[in-house]
Amino acid sequence: SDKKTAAAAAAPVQIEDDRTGLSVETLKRAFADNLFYIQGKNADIATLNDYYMALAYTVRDRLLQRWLSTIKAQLKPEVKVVYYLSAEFLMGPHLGNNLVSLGIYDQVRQAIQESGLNLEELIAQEEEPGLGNGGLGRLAACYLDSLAALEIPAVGYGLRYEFGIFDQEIRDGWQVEITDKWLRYGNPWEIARPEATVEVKLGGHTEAFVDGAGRYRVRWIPERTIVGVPYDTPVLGFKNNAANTLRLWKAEAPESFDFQAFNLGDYYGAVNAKMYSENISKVLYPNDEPLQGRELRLEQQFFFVSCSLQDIIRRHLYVGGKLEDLHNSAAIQLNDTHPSIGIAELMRLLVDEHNIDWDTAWQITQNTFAYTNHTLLPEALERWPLSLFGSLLPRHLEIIFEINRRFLQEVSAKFPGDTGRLARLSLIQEGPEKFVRMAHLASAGSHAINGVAALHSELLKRDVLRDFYELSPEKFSNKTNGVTPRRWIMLSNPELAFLISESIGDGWIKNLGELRELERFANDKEFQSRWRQIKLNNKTNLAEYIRKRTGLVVDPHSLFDIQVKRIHEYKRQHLNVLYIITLYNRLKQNPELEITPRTFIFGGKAAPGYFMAKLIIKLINSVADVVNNDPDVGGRLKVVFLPDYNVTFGQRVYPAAELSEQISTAGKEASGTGNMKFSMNGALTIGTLDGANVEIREEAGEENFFLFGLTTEEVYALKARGYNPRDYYNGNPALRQVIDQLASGVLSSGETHLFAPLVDHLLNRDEYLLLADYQSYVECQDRVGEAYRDQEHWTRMSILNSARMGKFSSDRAIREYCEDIWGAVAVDVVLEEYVQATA
Ligand code: CR6
Repeated sequence: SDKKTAAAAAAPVQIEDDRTGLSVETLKRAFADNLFYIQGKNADIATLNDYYMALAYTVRDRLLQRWLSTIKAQLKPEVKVVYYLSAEFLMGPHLGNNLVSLGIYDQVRQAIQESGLNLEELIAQEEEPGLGNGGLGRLAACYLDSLAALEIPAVGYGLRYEFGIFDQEIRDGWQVEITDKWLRYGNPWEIARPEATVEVKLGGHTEAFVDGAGRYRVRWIPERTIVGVPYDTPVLGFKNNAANTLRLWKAEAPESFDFQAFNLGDYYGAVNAKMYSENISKVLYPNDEPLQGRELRLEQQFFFVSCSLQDIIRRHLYVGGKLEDLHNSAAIQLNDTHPSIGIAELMRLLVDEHNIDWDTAWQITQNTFAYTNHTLLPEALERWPLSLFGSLLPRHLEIIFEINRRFLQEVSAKFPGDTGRLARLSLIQEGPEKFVRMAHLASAGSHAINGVAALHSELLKRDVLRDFYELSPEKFSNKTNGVTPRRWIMLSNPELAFLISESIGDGWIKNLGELRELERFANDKEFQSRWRQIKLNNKTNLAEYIRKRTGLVVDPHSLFDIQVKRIHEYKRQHLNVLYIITLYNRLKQNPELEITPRTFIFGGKAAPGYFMAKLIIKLINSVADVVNNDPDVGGRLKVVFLPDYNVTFGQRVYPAAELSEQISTAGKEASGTGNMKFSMNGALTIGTLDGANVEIREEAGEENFFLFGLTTEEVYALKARGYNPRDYYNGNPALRQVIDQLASGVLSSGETHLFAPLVDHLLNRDEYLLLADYQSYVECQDRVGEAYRDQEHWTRMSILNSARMGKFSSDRAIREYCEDIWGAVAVDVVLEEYVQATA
């Protein structure tokens, strides 16, 4: 060791060693340094959070070189960049994921252990950035992961909400919403770039004028101006040199403007104006499949889109591009209609601010934008009242009228005299109250339109966007959703990842199709038993977590039957509950009955204003109270509602699941992505032919999938015939008993009125056809219970499910977007030498 010391003295530590070195020794020293110099603490007074922060900065140091090198490699005129515009990015905690991407999980674990701490505990300290509601926001996060993994130049643009999706607590069985203060202790993963601030105008009016060249122009005189400050988060590629950027905008007041122009001497008023401006990025609207549109929401949408487009144009001009060629260096993807105001905003920027003629501007716009639709629910299609829209965005309304005038002219040329079609296609919905139809704006202004699963894309062409399909069939394609195997297998299910890599090598992490090679182990007794043991370990971990969070004790040897997702009537959590009550009734009638012991686990948030969804949460908890405490049940059934379902909790749940509930009414779920995470981790699916379930079943094989329920066609036909839920109620004694129990109060401590709205809805309307699908669901669930008794066969099905889920990697999805829609290709990133600051 004398030699070592001498060697160290001879080669003095360089500054970059402590900031980039990856040996356990260097990591330990950097960690201790950051605790002292960044957190300002030493071991005597450091909290767990201080340790987390010190580690986060240690890891951040180690990704900056990749990030800056990537930016440099991409800042070239010939490079095409994908800009993913999304109101939501549900990233999940960064620390663990970045360790996986950098390939330093093991060294860091050891360094932390040798520092007397536990890595998993530090990872658990991170407040997850909950900047999304559910599938749509999480999809955006998986896509950023895959874009970086594939070295595709990309920027995610969105809003830096100060408060993300609310934290959920359950009190007396009801959901209570708590503000999500995720920024409370600071966010080590973001870097503010105030020098790249942009201005955004709102309100006011427009004026026509003739410019120096004699051209007719319009200028927008806004009522107020706000500024957007970008906050950047590097998004690492998996074990490569690429790190793309997630750029989120924070709204601020341009103080000078307010102080001088409006609030001379009125300090209070000036501060008030500042608060008003900052409101725009204050809070995420907590509606999945948005139900109501408020003015602030439109302000949010326009704000982040305008900031982003100005940023894109600035970058394009900076590398020497011409605006006429924007589509050669930029592919802008609209994640649903939330950013679709971008179509009108790009037209305004090009025509009004950059003096480009209308036809050229429209060409550029159409060639640059593409639109993904994420819903078939008619009530979720965004439309803005014309009055609201015009008062906030007067110039954009004019532009939309002009787009519409020209667009309808084209339609007339193609379908002469078809006035019905004109009305259906118009960007404006006529009537006593007029609306701007955002899906129409997005469709008209994009060169590509896609759905998110094969069935969904077909239904788009047939129903929701039928007229657009007939007008421009070449715009339409399908891009089935995918999820990243890095977060959803490697990080969340490390034991399974280890077994897989040991058996077939680790190529699957970048090329998920290779999982197919697991098929040859499906009948291997030894492999099966290791597979089962890993599942049991994951179930035991989840059971422990359930005990900590709820006090409930569940048996890890029971069948873990899980439904986690937003609470929504179309997702039919209450159909699941009808089966639980049915099983309960059977046991009450015959306590000796042999049944497969099951633990039903639910998780999910309800939109705060969605009464029926909140009542379903109360229902689950009421049924849990009855079932869990009845001695006749003898612990054979357990019902758990786990509060505050989020990405972090998802990482615990998917690896522990044996049965995945995907039971939406056929034709309602656009795709689903949880369904993919479950089966990758070896759960079997009980599901309808809806969304991506169809393709999951196709891949897994129908013998490895529990199918039930009406098909989309049958749903349409039944509704067309006139659906009467009472027919099913009257014709099915077991169903009648369950519904009567809901109405009678036996499940709600005698409160007969509690579930009346639910019963009333089911018996008189039942929009989502629970009663029609009840019998089929019950029979299918009974088959599941039977199948579980043959553990060998079950394990075989489980292995085959994982083995055949390669298609559902987000890498596959991103490759398809790149080839068919974006025309984007990988750019090699060469790591730049660390550059010392020079005077
Ligand atoms: N709620 C769909 O409902 C789909 C995701 C991502 C949704 C869901 O089936 O998997 O998008 N739609 O494509 C919207 O958010 C509008 C969702 O998450």
